[in-house]
Parts: sequence; structure tokens; C-alpha cells
Amino acid sequence: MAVETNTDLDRYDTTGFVILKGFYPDRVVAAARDAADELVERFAKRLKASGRISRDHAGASFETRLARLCEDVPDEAPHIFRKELHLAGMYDVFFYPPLLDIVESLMGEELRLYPNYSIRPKLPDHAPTLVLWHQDGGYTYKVHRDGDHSAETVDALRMINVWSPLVPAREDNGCMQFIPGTHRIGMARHEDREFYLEISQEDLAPYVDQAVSIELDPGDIVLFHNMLYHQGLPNRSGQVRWSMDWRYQDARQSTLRSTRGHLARSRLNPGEVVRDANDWTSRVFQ
Ligand SMILES: O=C(O)CCC(=O)C(=O)O
Repeated sequence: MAVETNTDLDRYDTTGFVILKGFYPDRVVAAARDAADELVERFAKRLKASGRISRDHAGASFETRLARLCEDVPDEAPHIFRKELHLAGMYDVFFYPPLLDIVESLMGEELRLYPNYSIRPKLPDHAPTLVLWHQDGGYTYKVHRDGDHSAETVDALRMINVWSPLVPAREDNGCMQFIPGTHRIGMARHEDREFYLEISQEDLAPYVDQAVSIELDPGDIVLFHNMLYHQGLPNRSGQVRWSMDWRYQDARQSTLRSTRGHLARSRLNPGEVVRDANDWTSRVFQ
């Protein structure tokens, strides 16, 4: 499979994505990894307290500890962390000024952190973390029916997704794959599978041979359009593929969900913008 290296922001409109290598300084990556570590520690403490595990694998590496813990309690394996992300270490990731500058240049100065921000531990060979071919808009249209919105309304959302790994992401451990240009072809039909939606074979087949793998290192980010066809490959390695994904939206639009997100930049409502890490940790997922 071709590994894509489009780093040209001017091609974002055409391809629907851009890779920015070495974007975050080491301190931001380290703080985000510490946040993820903290989530694992809380998970281990909860299992220990309930007597479901006898060993907390505290000496295991960041890349392996969660997998070791889950070997004993596979039914408890987390597939995503969302509400838990109001941690200081995540503030610099989501509200990093150079990132907001780029997003502002693409989408304007009213920016919301969309109420869909995640840390994903993709465990080895673990179906509940294997995200199938989809458009994010497919979930907004089919799953989040909080509003009575049409496919066209979803397509008109001005939104930019960001994905960044906390460990090197390669084809063998479940990197992302995109199909360039598919953000321009409108809403695909999405079918329900056991854990996720999947674009129907009829809508996927004409494009799937153009898929590219997005191999990234910690500190790299990829920005992509929320209507782009994308998937995460299976994790065939023995370690956890840790990653973060989040989205910004033009804050003048509705989220089309009952949750409102948090303002990242605004001239219209400056008092509501998340001010700093303390402000972020005092807020909740909404
Ligand atoms: O991380 C993955 O494997 C999938 C993430 C994804 O589909 C997304 O960020 O929209």
C-alpha cells in the first residue's frame, strides 16, 4: 500500500488532508503520554480495587501495560477515552496556538473544539478498536440523530479532524488510511456492523484501490476533512497503538448534537473561550 506524504497545505482542498511532520514539541507529546498513562493507572486501580486483577503491571512500558492488564480481563478492555480527557496534559494538544492558527487559516476565526475528542488505545487484534471505512459525517448523520438533519446539512459542516499518534503508527500496528479526494463526493451509504459503521461495498469499491496509509510518529499530525473516507488498519503488533483524534468546527454552526463542545477561539464570544489548562480541567465533556 502506498504511504502518503502530502505535506502541502495548499493541497488540502484537493486531497482532503495534509500531514504536518514534527508539529508538536516534545513537551506536548510527553504531557499527552502522561495523560494517557494516568488513564491506564486509573483503570488498573479500579480493576485492582474490584478484585478483578491480581497484578497491576505497573512496571510494563507505556506501549504494553494496557494490553497486559486486558489479557486478564478482556471484557473490560477500553476502546476509547473521551469524558476522561479534561486533563491538563490535553490542554496543550487541543489548544496549541500554532495548530489553531492553521485551522483558523482554513476555516475562519470562530473555532470550536467539537464534542468528539478521543484518546484511542488500539489493542492488538481487538475488534472493538478496529474502526472500519467511514466518513465522520456518516456518524453525525446516522448515529447522532439529536437534530433532524439531512445528509446535505452534515456535508455542509465546516469541520477539520486532527489525528496524532502517541507511539509510531505504521501499517502493521494500525495506522490510518485515507482515500484522497473522497471528501468531495458527498455522503456515502453507511451500514451497521458489530462495533462501527462501514461504508457500503457499492460506495467503497470504486475508490478503495486509491487508499493510502498515513504512517506517523509522535509529534506528527494529520489534518483531514470530516467527509473523507478513512479507516484505521488492524493492529497486528504485540503492542498498543495509542493515538488521539479530535475535531474543530466553525463555531457559528450547530454541532448537530446535543453536546456543544468548547470554544477554542472567538471574537463573537471571547468570554467563553477555554482560557488555560485550569479552565480546561474544570470543564466537562459536553
Ligand atoms: O484511530 C483510528 O483507528 C480511527 C480514528 C478515526 O476513525 C477518526 O479519528 O475519525
